[in-house]
Amino acid sequence: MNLFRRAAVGAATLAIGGLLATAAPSSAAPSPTLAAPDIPLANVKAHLTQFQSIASANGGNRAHGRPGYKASIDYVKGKLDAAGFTTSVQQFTSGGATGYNLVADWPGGDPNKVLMAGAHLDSVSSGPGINDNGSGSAGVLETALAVSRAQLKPTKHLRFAWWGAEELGMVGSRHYVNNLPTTERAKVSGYLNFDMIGSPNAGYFVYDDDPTIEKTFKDYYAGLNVPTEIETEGDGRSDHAPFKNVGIPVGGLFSGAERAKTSAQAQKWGGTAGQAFDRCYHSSCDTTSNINDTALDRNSDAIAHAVWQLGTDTPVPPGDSYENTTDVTIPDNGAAVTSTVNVTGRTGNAPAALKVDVDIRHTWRGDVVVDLLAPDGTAYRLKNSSSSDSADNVIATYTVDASSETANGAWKLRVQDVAAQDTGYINSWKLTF
Ligand code: DTR
Ligand code: CA
Ligand code: ZN
Ligand code: ZN
Repeated sequence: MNLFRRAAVGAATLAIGGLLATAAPSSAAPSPTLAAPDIPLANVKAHLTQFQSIASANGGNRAHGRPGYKASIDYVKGKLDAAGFTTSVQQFTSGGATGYNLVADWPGGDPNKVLMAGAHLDSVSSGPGINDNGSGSAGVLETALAVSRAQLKPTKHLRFAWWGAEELGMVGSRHYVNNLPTTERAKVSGYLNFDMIGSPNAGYFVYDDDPTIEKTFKDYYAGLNVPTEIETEGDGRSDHAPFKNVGIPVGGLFSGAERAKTSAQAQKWGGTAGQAFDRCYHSSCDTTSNINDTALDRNSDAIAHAVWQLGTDTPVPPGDSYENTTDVTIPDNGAAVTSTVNVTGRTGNAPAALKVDVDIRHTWRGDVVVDLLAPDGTAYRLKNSSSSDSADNVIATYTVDASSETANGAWKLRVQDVAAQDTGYINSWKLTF
């Protein structure tokens, strides 16, 4: 008997952080995870035009301590106040000048689960800073305005932020995190950072700090057939760093700065090999003409996708899921291990779309082979090994046609590391009928 069936593996979708859905706040049932709306590029560019005008009217820049920065804060705040956000301006001092963070809360959602998205609003003093970082500021602003237009009711509480004095060393975001009480920090389920998302010779880089957030962005770009790379130069170089330093999951997008695009990157992304992703980085030519519309549009849409997806936990109907959260070490290049969930109290067979949420922490996940074993021993392949998949962790949701299997019984997740070096463990897995 063919004990080995290829699972009808649906596209791996996201287990949002491996978190079980919490009870919806009594005030309002959460809207289901809806697809985010398209973020109109024209709207994002209109904000850039405003930032350009502000710089032109204020000495050519929007730098910390200069009038152009406060004018930028006032512009963004005005848009958010008109859209129904609860805004606050946090002051701090740096280099003898007053700096400002703008924080905008979208009313509603679980106050104990806060999803944040942010961008630094300041430029360097040498130019208007339209790509660095008007682009991130405008993409986050337009996403917030889209939340308002949709009157979104996410499970989580949404908070957006525009930071001051990033160019002086993430001063504004560090001030915010350092002054956030520990109890408030614990409520922040994730911080998404967007610093330079419209570089003229664009690359598509995804932060690889938190696997769940990373997967959210990578899934989005996979849906566009746009290859992405892990962002490798940014550790500590933007406003996600203060959040990461206190243990808050972070992620984000980046289109490149002073480094030159390689020919391999030009092959997959277009643009010019041997040329910097942004030749006007920190220069006076970082104006509205220093923007790649396609990159700005795609990245703005990706921000909205992440806010919509990570902002709403998909409720799992109680009683339909069976989970094992006991860690099981996977021997390096060794024998397979299993983790069992005992399904009882059900009638008939398993469904044609049996949901398998997997959370395996393992460096170089290409080493790992994953199967679902039905109670009668039939194996369904969920994930093959790969000599090229060097990314970490398997946090994914698979769909298996298990309609020929009885529902009740001992279901097992079988995991084997089939290549030397790199190790890991089964963190948890869950069956949902
Ligand atoms: N530090 C940012 C630019 C920057 C350079 N590398 C990265 C990587 C990830 C985010 C941002 C950056 C600035 O000049 O504002
Ligand atoms: Ca768009
Ligand atoms: Zn900069
Ligand atoms: Zn920047």
